[in-house]
Amino acid sequence: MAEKGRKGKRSGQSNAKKVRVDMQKNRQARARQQNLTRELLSDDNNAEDAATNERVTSRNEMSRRRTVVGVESSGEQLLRVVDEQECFEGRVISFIGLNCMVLGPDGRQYECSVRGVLRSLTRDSRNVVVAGDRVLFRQEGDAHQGVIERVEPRHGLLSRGSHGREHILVANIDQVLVVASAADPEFKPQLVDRYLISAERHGIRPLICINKIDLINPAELLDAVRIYGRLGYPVVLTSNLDGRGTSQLRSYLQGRQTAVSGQSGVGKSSLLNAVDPELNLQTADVSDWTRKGTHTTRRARLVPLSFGGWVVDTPGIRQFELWGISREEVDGYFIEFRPFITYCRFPDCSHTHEEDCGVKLAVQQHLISQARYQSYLRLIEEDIFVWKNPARGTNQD
Ligand SMILES: Nc1nc2c(ncn2[C@@H]2O[C@H](COP(=O)(O)OP(=O)(O)OP(=O)(O)O)[C@@H](O)[C@H]2O)c(=O)[nH]1
Ligand SMILES: [Mg+2]
Ligand SMILES: [Zn+2]
Repeated sequence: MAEKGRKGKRSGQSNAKKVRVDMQKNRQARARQQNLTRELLSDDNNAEDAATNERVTSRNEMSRRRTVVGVESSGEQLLRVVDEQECFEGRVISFIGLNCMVLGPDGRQYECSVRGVLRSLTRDSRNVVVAGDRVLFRQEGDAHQGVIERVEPRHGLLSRGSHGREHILVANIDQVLVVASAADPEFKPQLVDRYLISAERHGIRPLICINKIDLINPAELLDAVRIYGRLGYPVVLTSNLDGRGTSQLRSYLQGRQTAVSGQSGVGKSSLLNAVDPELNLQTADVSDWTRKGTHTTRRARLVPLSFGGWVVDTPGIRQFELWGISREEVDGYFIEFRPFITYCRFPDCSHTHEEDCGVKLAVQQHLISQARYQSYLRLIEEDIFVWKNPARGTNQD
């Protein structure tokens, strides 16, 4: 790679300190053994799970403590201090087995392993490196291979709970396009609401797309469009069959960093292909969306748009379990509830059975929509076990 691609030294190194972290042997060696064939066998979730499982085996003999010299902290993340003169800046595009593809400053892609110590520095090894991460990597061996030495602090996340832990789907985005379909599979406003809550929590802008409007009379969606529109969330109705909504969607994506997420089969990849035919993403065959348990898109993938901006096409999800939000604070993420919460008699009002509840009164007076209130109630009811016992997840992917 050209010399000019290397990073210059930075002043932050003076904050370097030592930390003691758990360390397991052989992880790096295993990660390095992975190769491209692994790509065909696993999606990114499975790959990340595999990494975790390997780590857990025979923990007693394998684990030991190790002092890592030169660590600085940035918010919740611990950053490893590396010799930046030796490294290149890159952006993680996707995973291939346990390794990942990194876009280098020269525009070429590098297959990189992850320096073992980085796993020790993150609280959850599932999220060591995720699509969209900005990293420093060292070129090694073959011209197109490298090792990720450091993950830069993340800004703008999409994350959810999965198997009782946080699963970061994408990092460094400024908006999430929540894709639902009008039918096949049926429109699920509760799922959209969960995305909205998560986006509010992480400070990223949510956009809502309801696809496959060719399958219904679009008038059926007027209520939903009105509700979300009033809250200030842009809603685009699209059909990949007749092109409705495509140019509007394009204008929302242009120049932005967007994660595209939603249930499997709603048409996420098809939409992106319609917006930018150069992407040529893999999509399910027509009327093949009902295949249970299979995702056409198998792992998150960051791709540049030919008209400017980046999108991350992600595998479909079945459920979206909230993460890092307590039961007591979830009402504040239904943004239209906020002005009315102050009128509740009890400061810890759950807006369910209590008397003199400002939120319930606002629902009666049609200041808060029934649909959104029902969505809130379902969330409180369904996730009650998770709220009480965050160590125990209920989700299957
Ligand atoms: N009727 C109709 N079908 C569509 C539309 N968009 C996509 N489809 C079909 O929906 C199916 C799923 O499309 P994909 O783009 O693969 O869906 P996805 O959301 O990317 O699915 P995963 O990658 O599994 O998460 C395919 O059979 C598409 O042909 C649309 O606007 N109208
Ligand atoms: Mg897809
Ligand atoms: Zn209340």
